[in-house]
Amino acid sequence: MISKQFDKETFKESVKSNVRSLYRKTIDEATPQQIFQAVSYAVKDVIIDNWLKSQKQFDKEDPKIVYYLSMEFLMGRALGNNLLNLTAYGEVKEALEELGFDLNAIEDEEPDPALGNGGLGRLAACFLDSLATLGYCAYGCGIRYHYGMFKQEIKDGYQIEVPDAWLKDGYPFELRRPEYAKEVKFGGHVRVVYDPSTGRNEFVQEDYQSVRAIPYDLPIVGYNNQIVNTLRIWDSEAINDFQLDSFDKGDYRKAVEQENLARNIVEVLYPNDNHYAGKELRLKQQYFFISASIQAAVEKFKKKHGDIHELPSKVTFQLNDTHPTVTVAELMRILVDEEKLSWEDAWDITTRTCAYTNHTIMAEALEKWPIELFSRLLPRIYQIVEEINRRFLIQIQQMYPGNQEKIKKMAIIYDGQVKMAHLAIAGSYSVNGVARLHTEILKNKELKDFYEMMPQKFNNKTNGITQRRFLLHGNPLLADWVTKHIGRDWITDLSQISKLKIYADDEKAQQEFMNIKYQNKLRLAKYIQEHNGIEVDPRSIFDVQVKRLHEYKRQLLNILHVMYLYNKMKEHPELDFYPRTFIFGAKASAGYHRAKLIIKLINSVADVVNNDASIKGKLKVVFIENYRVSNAEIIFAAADVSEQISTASKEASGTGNMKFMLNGALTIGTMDGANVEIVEEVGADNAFIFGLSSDEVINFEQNGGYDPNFYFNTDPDIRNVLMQLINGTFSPKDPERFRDLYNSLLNTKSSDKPDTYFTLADFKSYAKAQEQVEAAYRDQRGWAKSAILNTASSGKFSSDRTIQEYVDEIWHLDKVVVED
Ligand code: F58
Repeated sequence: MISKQFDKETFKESVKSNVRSLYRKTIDEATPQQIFQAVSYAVKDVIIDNWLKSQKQFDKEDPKIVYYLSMEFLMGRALGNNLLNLTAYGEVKEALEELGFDLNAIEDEEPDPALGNGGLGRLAACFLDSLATLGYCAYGCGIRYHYGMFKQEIKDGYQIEVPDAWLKDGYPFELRRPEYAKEVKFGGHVRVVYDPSTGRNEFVQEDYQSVRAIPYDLPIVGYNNQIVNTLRIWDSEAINDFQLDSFDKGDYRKAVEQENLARNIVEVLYPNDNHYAGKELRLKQQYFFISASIQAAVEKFKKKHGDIHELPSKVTFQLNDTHPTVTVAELMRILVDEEKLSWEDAWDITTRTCAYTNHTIMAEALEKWPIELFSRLLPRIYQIVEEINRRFLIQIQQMYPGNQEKIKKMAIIYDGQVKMAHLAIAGSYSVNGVARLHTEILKNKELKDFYEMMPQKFNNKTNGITQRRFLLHGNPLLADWVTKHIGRDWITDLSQISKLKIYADDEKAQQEFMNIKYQNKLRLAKYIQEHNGIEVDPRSIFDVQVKRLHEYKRQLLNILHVMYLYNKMKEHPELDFYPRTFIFGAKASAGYHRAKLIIKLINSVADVVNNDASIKGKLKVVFIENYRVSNAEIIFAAADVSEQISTASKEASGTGNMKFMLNGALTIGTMDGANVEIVEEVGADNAFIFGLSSDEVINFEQNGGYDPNFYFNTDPDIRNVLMQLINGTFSPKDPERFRDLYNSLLNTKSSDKPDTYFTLADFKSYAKAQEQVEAAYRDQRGWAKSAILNTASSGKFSSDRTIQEYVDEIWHLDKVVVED
């Protein structure tokens, strides 16, 4: 038995007894969902022992704690992952088989807790896995959205959003902790009262509305180390339950309002990716979970430590993008108003406790709140931000006397708006980007003024992913193969995977590797058949682009290229095309019309291409509905080609690129985000790089000179493909359907700016790189070698490496060992 705490017979009994006590049924009568619940409760039982042990050990050793504050945690399913990290997967699988159940089928009963949009939320989930596995004490703090990321259905080629009621059957891994509830206040006004006994002004918030924040704890199981950390997500409840006598007191209206506030706050996740929605409810969500989390963290600290000045040596608040930036002001409020510290003392503590990660340079993602809204909703917090701003401007003036430009560019409050990134930078001791190129762009362009003023704060932490979910769980065949060749150490030390390099030229290893890829392609083909009703050829090249739908990620470039290939096949049936399956998966934000039109275009091209007998099935296009963590695991394992084709400089890092690489796919991509470091690790010979560099893109942006019409007028292939957007080739009933996409690429009528993603500038070099892909794939041995080298070179991209860098350079946490 590998697992220390696990006993098969006890486990079986526990499942049976759970079915009995939860549902008054025997296991033969229970539904699959009920079996999932019963199994999960049995697993939670095992976890709880370790959870208690870990908390005891933390109590004893009093290590420094990082609070990872994030609006999003895209966890994916917990059951399988928890079993793997408990090293009990095999035994539980056996136990369940003996009871007549298939663990994989039971895993499929779990809803995907989708409390995040995309890369940023999934990064937070990978980080929690690594923190627990490396033995650091960490809390994830977030929101218990009742509805996570919407479910995507495709109807007639269009995206339809369906609510995701992930809590409807109850979620077995969570633990409600009402004893740690906190009150969070909104609105009203601040009365200033002078206290002669202390000589200080006191700030009293009055006439406010408040909600009760109730924490739900989810266990984060470390790999084979008995450590269990906590993801704490906050739900909201009304403070005063509906009271009849409210009529008499005259505060009936307030009672109803407070109840509505509580009900609305955690209802739904905003489904935006790299786009800021300046909605009042969003700011309420931000302050809600931050106030509750910071109150709880300070309270926990004070239970153990007498002197609040020691906070920075015991706690770091890591801000996952600007969304949790009210932390800076909330901590100041607690230190000044409640702990009665001087402003200077409080500011010193705050700026040694907060640290900020930037995830984007896209202007439309920068959070700015109108003063009117911010001060109305958070009157005391606004006063504090004003004072932070006043002092920050003095500092700027001291450094750059008389320089009004600097004030204009760097002020926290300017032009009627509160700029959250500026507050985050001023209030943090560390500002990091998420890939080397991204951090350089922050330092030299986007945040140049801040970098010049405080260079010591800036640093890079290239993103990573957890190999435990994206190889060990998602690709068991390859995981076993890796273990057979180099042992199990890669599971907790991915740098070991470089030991596979010696097999890159080995014919037997190559065959085995390609055979595993083939098995995984069969698995995906089956999924596609079941979910899309499309038959794909597992011997064709699986060319995959899965990520959120956004113009800068350029799914449009990919599908335009498919159209170009299709035209070529029709024109030259005599040419020898290697069969290819282009696979897409992407959710578009509900209000992002152009992104939704791109989904429709992909599906329209798919309809035509997949049903054209004349091309003999050599080209297939598949749009996988409802791309999410659970099907991502199957998709990465089956990919031959990884599409990472964003406009250079726009993708801060990307993390899907790393998941593909780990699973042995070759990248076709631009020199953007972490692609740069991927190519550096694997070598340019084992990837297909094309397109404008980030310097060239930035030059176009600053100096102009991009003329899409040049490409349209001089390149007949491009012209042909573009004309097909408006001549009904893919929309015979409505030839005008894709006019907006045509305009967006060519700068005519509806858009007055040339395409800011420079799609046509990169089209030809992309097509050329795709020709190289095809040629390379024909050489099966050469391809196998490159694929093995991709897996073998992915060591750097483990989130364990990323987290160790955060620990060494930003957080300075202490490692904890849980003894038996
Ligand atoms: C992503 N950002 C970056 N934002 O685009 C990606 O390059 C990076 O790898 C990843 O973060 C992790 O660092 C991202 O996912 C969001 O989804 C935000 C959600 C809330 C609204 C604004 C965008």
